[in-house]
Amino acid sequence: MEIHKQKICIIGLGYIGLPAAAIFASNGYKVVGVEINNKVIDALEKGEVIIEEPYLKNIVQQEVISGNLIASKEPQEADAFIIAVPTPLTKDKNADMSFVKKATDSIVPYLKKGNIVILESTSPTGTVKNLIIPILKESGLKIGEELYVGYCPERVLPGQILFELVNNNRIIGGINRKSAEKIKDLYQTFVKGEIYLTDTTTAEMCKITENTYRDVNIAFANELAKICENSGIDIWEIIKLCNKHPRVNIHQPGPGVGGHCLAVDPWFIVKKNPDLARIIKLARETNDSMPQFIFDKIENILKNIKGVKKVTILGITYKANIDDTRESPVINLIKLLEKHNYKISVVDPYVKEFRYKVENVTEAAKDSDLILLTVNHKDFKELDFDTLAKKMRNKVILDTRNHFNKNILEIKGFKHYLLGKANE
Ligand code: SAJ
Repeated sequence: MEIHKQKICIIGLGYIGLPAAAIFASNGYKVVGVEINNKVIDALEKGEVIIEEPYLKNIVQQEVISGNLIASKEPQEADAFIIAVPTPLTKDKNADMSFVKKATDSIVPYLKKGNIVILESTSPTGTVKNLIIPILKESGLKIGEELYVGYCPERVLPGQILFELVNNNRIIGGINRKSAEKIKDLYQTFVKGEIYLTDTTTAEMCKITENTYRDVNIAFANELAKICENSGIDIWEIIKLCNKHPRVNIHQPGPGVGGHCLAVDPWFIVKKNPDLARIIKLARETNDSMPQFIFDKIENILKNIKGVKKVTILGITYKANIDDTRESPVINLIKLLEKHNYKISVVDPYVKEFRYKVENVTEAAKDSDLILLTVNHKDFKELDFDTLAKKMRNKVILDTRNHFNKNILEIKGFKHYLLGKANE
């Protein structure tokens, strides 16, 4: 059966569901995006999007006008259903699967023989087998024969989602071979990377392993940064030189790990394997310790200043050049500064509203004792250091990402501190 030009119902129009919906629509499918948030639906009906992601708005607009992409509050009958809802952490760091469960429940009344159901949400191992399949069985359809089911994790990097959706390799885990192949047919219409087939549990583990790999590597870089500070060595020089080795690729230290993936997914492994997942847990804790480490460094740098100290923070998103502040470690750092009565101003051209936000760096830095670079937004690469020098109370910069040019700062008379290098 030709699957192209068929109808797909995507449950959840967030950072993953919406770009996927747009790509499927632009490849000739009829796509119904199901969303509970009215703001998303209202925006989509006008061809607008509420998240900032390069090219997303254009393609959504185009597909809404063409009629290939529509928003709905309820699922509809379709050929394929894709579940792309959040799987956040509960307070005790377990996976909150309530959105996946609800989404699966919601499609059951619409399922027909020959349909495909795909989970895209990052989930603990066993989710398809133990959570989704029992619900889908309520449809009365024979799983793997009349209803094809699988897991197809997204692997896209925020900031380059549209490019990576098309070009990345993908893994598809099917509940049986037939399901995996059916799902492959669907994705193959736009994926230019390789598509590898496996079972659902392996695919689930692959997804969380990929993000855990990165989290552990960043923790290694952060631990090295602490060691270097303590030993009077410059971590950035170490990383630059070590990475000349053909089999070494040290990641970048920074104020911690944010976002909805790396700071979350490793817990899915830790909670299922509390006695075995020791490095993984320690890596999470190491990355979570970075705001405190940077706060202590600030305290040390400003220890001789009397009275209320003012810090200007450049960047509050969880990483550079995007508008997403979810799980941003900078927010935790701000909480520490607030607790210790610092005066704070914040500049972030990507974020519309935030307490302490000042539009312009030179205004924000007025009377500051320290500029703290937390996010390496491209907009911060070249600042008007002459004006900054005049506005600040103390000409001090702490760069947690090695973003600024050290020589320029020295010429302009700034005292320049780096994360991963001892204070002099
Ligand atoms: N970070 C560092 N040092 C580094 C790299 C990153 O401190 O060397 C920090 C960033 O500042 C940020 C956090 O880590 O706070 C995460 O940023 P990221 O760019 O590494 O990753 P995400 O969370 O935006 O996207 C990840 C990607 N996973 C991998 O690279 C293995 C992406 O491919 C996944 O699709 C995404 O998670 C997801 O949705 O799971």
